[in-house]
Amino acid sequence: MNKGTFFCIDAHTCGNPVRLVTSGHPVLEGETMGDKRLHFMREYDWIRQSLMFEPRGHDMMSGAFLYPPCSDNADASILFIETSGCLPMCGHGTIGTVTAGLEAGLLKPRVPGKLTIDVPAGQINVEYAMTGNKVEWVKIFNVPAYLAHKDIEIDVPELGRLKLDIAYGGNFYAIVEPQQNFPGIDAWTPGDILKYSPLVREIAGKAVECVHVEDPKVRGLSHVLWTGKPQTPGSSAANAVFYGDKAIDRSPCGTGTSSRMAQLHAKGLLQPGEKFVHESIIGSQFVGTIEEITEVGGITAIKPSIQGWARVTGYNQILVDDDDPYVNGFQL
Ligand code: PYC
Repeated sequence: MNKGTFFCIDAHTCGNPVRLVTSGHPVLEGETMGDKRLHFMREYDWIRQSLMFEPRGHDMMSGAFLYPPCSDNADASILFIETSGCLPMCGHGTIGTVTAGLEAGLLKPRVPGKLTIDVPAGQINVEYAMTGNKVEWVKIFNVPAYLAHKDIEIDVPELGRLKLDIAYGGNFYAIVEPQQNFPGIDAWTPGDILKYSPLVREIAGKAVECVHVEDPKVRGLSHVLWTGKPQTPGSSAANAVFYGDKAIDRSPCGTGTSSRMAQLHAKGLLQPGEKFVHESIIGSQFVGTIEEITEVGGITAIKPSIQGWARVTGYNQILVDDDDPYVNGFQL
């Protein structure tokens, strides 16, 4: 039996895939995208698995559904679907979804060049530029980001002692800078990142509690951000973000860049208005800025912006049929 036919616009943001699903939206219960996300995860996770996992997707696949706005002041809502689950916020996913959605006429901004979007992590503002029917760039004004834990020391099998910070920028990130037992991502292979990241996430996630200071539903250390020397001219810093079971973000990672700017600001190393050009594992760049200093739950936080670009790569009609032994996909 055919469980669903999903029309998708496939795109990538600075190298990382974004599959915007344009049909087959389940009706989701709840007033906010946070509640709708929980309903989707309870009842419709098979859609995410079918469209993100092999053989229809792959380890890095990432996607989104556009929904009508939840708030009176918003233009639309986004539900993120990834191999790793349904992220509360995804920066590269937003840039790709906005690009594909605008170019296909699925997003209808009330004010040209600006959008307000409800996401599970809260509400974000977006600015963009178009030439003809092509979106040139998208800038996200993300949810507040803050340093949650500083100078945590953990022992990682085969690697030894590591010092790291944990920051929130839409997801929780363990941020590891070069030190005695970590030479920097420029001296590591992707295999090293895939080997050590799950250990760091598990050990650091047990060492400290990661719960959002204002929204206890947002919890858990999900991402590891490794830093190193940049290779692309103009970059301020380089990073490689690990998430899910096997994914290394090919983009510079929007929520990761937000977290890193919050960490650098808390250490006195980045000030509002300074440009922070963040480079990915493939050398692509986002431009980050601390727009303002704010406060969440009594903690100093930043209001970050991230600017990047996306390109549409194709149109896809995906069949999900019970006849297929891999109807819900698989992961190795
Ligand atoms: O851009 O925020 C991001 C992101 C999270 C995971 C992969 N990309």
